[in-house]
Amino acid sequence: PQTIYRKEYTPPGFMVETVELGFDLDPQRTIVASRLSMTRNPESQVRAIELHGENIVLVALRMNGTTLSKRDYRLDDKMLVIPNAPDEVTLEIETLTAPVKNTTLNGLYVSNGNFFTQCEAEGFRNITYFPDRPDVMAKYTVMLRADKATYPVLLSNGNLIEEGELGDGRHFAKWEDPFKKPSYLFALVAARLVCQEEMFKLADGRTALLQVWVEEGNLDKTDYAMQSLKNSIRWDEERFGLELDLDRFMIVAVGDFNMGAMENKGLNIFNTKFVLANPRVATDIDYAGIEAVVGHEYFHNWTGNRITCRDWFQLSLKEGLTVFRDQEFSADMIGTESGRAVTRIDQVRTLRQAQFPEDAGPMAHPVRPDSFVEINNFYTVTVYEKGAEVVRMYQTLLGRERFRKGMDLYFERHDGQAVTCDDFRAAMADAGGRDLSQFERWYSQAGTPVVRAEGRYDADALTYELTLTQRCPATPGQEHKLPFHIPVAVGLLGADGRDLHLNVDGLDAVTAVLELTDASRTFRFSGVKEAPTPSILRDFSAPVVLEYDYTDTELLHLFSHDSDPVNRWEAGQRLAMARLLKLTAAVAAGDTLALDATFIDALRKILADASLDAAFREQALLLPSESMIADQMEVVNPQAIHQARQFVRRTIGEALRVDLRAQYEANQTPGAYSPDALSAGRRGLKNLALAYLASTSSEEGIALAQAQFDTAGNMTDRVAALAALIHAGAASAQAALQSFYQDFDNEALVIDKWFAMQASAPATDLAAVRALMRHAAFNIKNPNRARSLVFTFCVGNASQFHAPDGSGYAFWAEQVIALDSLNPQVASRLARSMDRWRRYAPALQAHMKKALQKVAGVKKLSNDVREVVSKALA
Ligand code: B3K
Ligand code: ZN
Repeated sequence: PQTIYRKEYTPPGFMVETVELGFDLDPQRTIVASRLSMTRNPESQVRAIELHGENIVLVALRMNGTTLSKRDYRLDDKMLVIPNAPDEVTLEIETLTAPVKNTTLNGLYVSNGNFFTQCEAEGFRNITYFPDRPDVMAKYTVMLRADKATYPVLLSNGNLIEEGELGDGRHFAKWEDPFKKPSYLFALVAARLVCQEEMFKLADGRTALLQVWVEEGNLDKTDYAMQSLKNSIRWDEERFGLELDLDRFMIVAVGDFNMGAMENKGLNIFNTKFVLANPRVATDIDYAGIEAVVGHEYFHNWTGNRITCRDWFQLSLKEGLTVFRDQEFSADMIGTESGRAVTRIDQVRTLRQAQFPEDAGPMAHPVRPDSFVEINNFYTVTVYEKGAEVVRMYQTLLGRERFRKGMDLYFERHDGQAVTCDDFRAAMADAGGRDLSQFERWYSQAGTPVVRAEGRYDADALTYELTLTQRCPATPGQEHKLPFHIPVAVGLLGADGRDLHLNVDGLDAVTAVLELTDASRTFRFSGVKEAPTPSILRDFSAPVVLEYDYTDTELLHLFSHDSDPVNRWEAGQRLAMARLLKLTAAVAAGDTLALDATFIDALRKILADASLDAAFREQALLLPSESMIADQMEVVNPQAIHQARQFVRRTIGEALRVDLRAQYEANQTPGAYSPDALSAGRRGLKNLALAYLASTSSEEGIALAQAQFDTAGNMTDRVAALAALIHAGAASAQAALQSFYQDFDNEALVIDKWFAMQASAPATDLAAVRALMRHAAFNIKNPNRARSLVFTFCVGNASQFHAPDGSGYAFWAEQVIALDSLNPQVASRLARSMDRWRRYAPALQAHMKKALQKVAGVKKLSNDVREVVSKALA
């Protein structure tokens, strides 16, 4: 496979002004007629017309009215090239595809008998020949023709301009998108669906038609998506002054989808998981996911669609920015400072759980990658979540007001264009009046920077000196790194736990944003009247690892008092992590295990502190995950980690039994279910208490879980109870699983939960997974289902997956290979789960290597999986 380099970017030889598409939709034989009006691009050296096309059959090709013969063009399985073309060209192309045979869910495909498309990043070339690159932006008109009884609903981007009958049972709909767009934003839907719709008033007085389209039985699960869409529109008007630019905005849910959702202009297509919800089937986490993803896709309309990427290396230009926007949206929807902090803690958790490991593994890449084999492999936590952190740092460095000015300037300069991350940075620098040239390294250097902090208090001079030193580990292709521009937010706590007033660089506040730009720098705070406890990297002001040799006393002080909730939580995580690592070593050495009372008492205090939000207390009591512990170890021992963490859970469950029970009772949410953050937080804390109580397998814990399972009025409480029963190894767990299945066998998304809960249970071994794969409801072709069972086992059940005999890895190889022949994008995601194989003990490594080589040895492997396994083995 061929590697593509960012530095090789060249502008396209021809631009496309207008695209007229005609679809005669048939699952076996869809005919696509395309008419492109193209003009030579004076800025390009490329003379030929270059069109991408894959897995389609060329039926006819005319240029300016004349049919081209085989001598006039070159055609292979990837490109159609017309070497000699005049400056103004009308191309007419007819192609043929078989959507029903398309198992990749990329391009035009069939799901449950309905037609859908997915074109980002390079799916459009599976529909018709086209310069399928984001810097070619054109206006589209789309004519859809299909059987009316089977496909009563025909949708595409923009506005519906005509519809009618065709005779012999077929009908048509014609759509026109008034905005120029790249081909990856094209979409169509031809389906039997119903919708919830509403006219919504926009800030400028116009009204827009909003629709949420789903299969017939799901109309009772569309309220929250609709509400979230309206909230998103409002929020973007208020926070960024951005309005909906169409008369109509549609969301369509589909059960077979490779990722979360897609921001096609005016016609967002969503995984059902991020649309369908009612209290009976969806959990608080599902509700929060719907709000975030509906927001995310809607916000793309400006950050992604109106202004798009010049090339795919710039992906974070739209993704990092749009994740930042959806994060801010979710935080603003909660409204309170403490609620905002909990969303921030969640973001930090995601980074540590997924992005830091990526940055430290064989697929490490900068936020703006320099090369790739398969672009679909670069829709990563680095591009998305680290990219969002980079955007957040602009806001931290510039302040909210000037950040907003930077956004305004970005839209003013680039609306309607395909641009680069440098253009965004320039807008921020110009509007903010700051030199952000060093900041560019956040885009170009991979790896997680480590900031080492050392403090020195001088009681005579009343000064506190904080020395910050940065380094960044080597990553593939980047041996040496240059210093980053790192905003480090710092506060100092006095002995009474209150923030001291800070005097540094002329500032007077309780939190100072120190800017570390050199390899090392010492910052001096003056007028410090007592030896402080430093609270460093408040609100997680930069995506770095902070090293500071905190004593337990200092951490306990921060855990009880830090006014910054993120660092308060962080202190607890540090206390927990230190213990988990020690205990893991003790398990491996066969030593007796013990957990100190100081730590338990600190947890007890937080747990009972009613002045804190329930959601925060839940976060504070949640232990670092097994994979986060693994990340801290030189040589990972999954079974020892699991046992150590289970020991801590049980010990807490026993020691805090009374307190947990009290919180369990105090945080009940009687009355009608509401997904709001306050209620969700209470349920979260209550269900965490339940999990701890059940983790001891005590009669009390199990009875409590059983009772909750039997009487739960919503899915959040029901799955929490079921999970508690399963994890406790309760005798009644099997019966509960069965009744759960029977109650929800019509609800695909709930059955996904049913598979996932079992796949992640520590008692579920490979044999049990194989048995579940033989269950009638299992279907590897459906990505949600494959993820719920196969992925969850490989990624979320470490102690079983890493069985010493290597059977888990052999299973992994087998599944990657099976999936790859159906759906390379999904297969490649699973392939990533072996990234960190070099961090395990030699015996495990040998098995893992064998599994990787087995996959690499497959001749007909997709580029997607090939890239991942070869980088892992390199
Ligand atoms: N832009 C899409 C992701 C497309 C993934 C292609 N493999 C969804 C999103 O980020 O909003
Ligand atoms: Zn996105």
